[in-house]
Amino acid sequence: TPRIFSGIQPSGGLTLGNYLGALKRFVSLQETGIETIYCVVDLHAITVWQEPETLRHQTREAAAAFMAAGVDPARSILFNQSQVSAHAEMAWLFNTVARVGWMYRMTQFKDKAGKNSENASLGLLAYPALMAADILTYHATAVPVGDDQKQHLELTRDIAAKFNHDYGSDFFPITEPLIEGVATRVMSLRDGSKKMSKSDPSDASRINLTDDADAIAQKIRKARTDAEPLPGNMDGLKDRPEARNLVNIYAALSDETPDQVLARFEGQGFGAFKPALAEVAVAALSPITTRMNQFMADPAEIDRILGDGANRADAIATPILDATKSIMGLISSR
Ligand code: AQP
Repeated sequence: TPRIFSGIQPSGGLTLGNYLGALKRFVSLQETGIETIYCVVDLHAITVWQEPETLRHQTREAAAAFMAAGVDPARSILFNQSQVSAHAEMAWLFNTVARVGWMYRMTQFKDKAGKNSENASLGLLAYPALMAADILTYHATAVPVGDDQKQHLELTRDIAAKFNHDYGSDFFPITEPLIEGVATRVMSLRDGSKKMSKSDPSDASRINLTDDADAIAQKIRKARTDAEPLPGNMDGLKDRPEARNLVNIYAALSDETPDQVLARFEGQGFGAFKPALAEVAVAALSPITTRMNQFMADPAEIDRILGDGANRADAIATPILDATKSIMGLISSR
């Protein structure tokens, strides 16, 4: 049976990239009626340093963002990862299946560890094994993610395949990545070669889901662009990454194709395009920001929802974890 799993790290406030690459799609998948499990992956977030009080706040804020975007905790399972201990246990089992060399090849590890990789946490290196655990502990068949997570998803498939091969079973499904749409990789507003990221030191590089209308308009006004007018279709933007990014964002927010957007703006400059984009962005995001603030006014209710989701997640995860242990020869006799 099909089952969707995906997660977002509470490693900062969520961005427009997280919204278009992840949240917006989580909601449309929920609407299809397929079982959807969504997780605030706090155990992933702590692979780099998080101030405990800030982490608690950001975890609630991420949960609020899921719900504000339209994830309904009655129809989807919504919880934070650390409350379901099967994730961490399964990750250990997968640490024994995955190879060290696979981990060193991950571009996210190289990017986040930087030059001094000996000083990165061991958890940052093992991150993809935990991600495989998140997905496979639910036997999830498909995972909606942005383009940046493609390599990690392939590693999840490798771990499932190696486990199945080593233990002569077909226990784990080979999960499909769902990387679709025009905004699978939203780029930084300051640098068209870098993805928009919640942990970018420059706040001007991203639109946060907590930004108000003025902040959104100002960031779009200051976004890096070139001086050329817009062409009539995307072929004309091949060598203009910043312009391409803004057009893709517009298209994703207004549910159009980039070519449809450009057909309307052909020949116009950014003086006309940017205010139009700001208007579309504010119209799409401000209702979400408002709802997030409403949820954040009652943190105890968010915690209750996460706890309820964790109980429901645990009921699926624990039998799969137990079966995995049994396949591996680990005795359970309690
Ligand atoms: N710029 C982006 N464009 C499209 N999708 C994106 N995602 C993230 N950034 C973009 C997607 O959002 C989901 C959650 O990502 P994550 O929280 O697990 O971590 P990440 O991919 O590392 O995102 P960030 O914002 O860059 O976080 P930090 O700065 O902490 O590393 C994923 O599906 C991701 O593809």
